[in-house]
Amino acid sequence: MRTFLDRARTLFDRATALLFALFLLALAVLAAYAMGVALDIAAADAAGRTATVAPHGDDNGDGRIDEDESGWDCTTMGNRRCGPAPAPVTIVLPVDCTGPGGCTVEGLPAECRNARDATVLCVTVASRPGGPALLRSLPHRPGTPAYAAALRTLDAETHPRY
Ligand SMILES: [Ca+2]
Repeated sequence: MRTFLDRARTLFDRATALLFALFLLALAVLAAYAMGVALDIAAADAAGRTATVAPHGDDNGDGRIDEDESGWDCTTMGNRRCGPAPAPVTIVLPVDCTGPGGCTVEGLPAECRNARDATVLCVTVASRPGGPALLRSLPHRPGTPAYAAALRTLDAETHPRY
């Protein structure tokens, strides 16, 4: 005849076995979840949802911005000592004064018509990347002192620094 103690021990053994089984089940669920996450990541890579993107200003696309690339800012990068600015580029536009109604300049950007004394600076800014759009965004009328001042600011902002 089983004593009360025997029955209690049997009950305790069953409860322990049940807890152990639940623990194993929880481990199996966790392992399956981790495997699923790993498979999702692998699938995402295989599907091309990840990509390596070169930083803006990395002209040769090697993954970093080196000195003399368009993204290089000598005031905040490297030894923070800026080298000499490149020599100014002289842009020669052919002027034709043979026709009636004054002179015409071949190749003069539309943004620089009527720039008067600031024509050379205007052409210089227009020759830089994004220059024509910047010139069109100026709120001042060409030929005015405010226009010339805005051109000087644009010249400084668009001038390459090395
Ligand atoms: Ca680079």
